Amino acid sequence: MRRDRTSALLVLAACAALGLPTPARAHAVLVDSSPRDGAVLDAAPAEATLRFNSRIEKRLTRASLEDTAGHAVPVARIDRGGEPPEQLTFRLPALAAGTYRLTFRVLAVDGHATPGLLRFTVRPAGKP
Ligand SMILES: [Cu+2]
Repeated sequence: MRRDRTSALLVLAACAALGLPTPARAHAVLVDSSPRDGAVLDAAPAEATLRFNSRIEKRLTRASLEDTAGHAVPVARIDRGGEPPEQLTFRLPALAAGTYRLTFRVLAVDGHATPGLLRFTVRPAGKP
């Protein structure tokens, strides 16, 4: 985990040092998600979907979910087949009311890592 983060930073540092322009075609940038970052939901989502601007190495994706207290909540990537190569879907367990943080790190096909964070809140039932 720590080694992955270090190598991602090294790649970014190497790019910066070489003054390479950002290869927008290959670099993975989050363009849409469900839930959206900052969403406040009436019902707990059963899945989380991330969509990027370019295809990603799905098997090398890392993601973790934390509840309000910072406890890890298990998430599993699912692929029903036929999912676009730039999209990732995670199955979520039954979530209680609270605020959640989905932290992810994806690898674009150009080898560059993109870290990201998505926050969403599940409202207590019956409270507007
Ligand atoms: Cu890149």
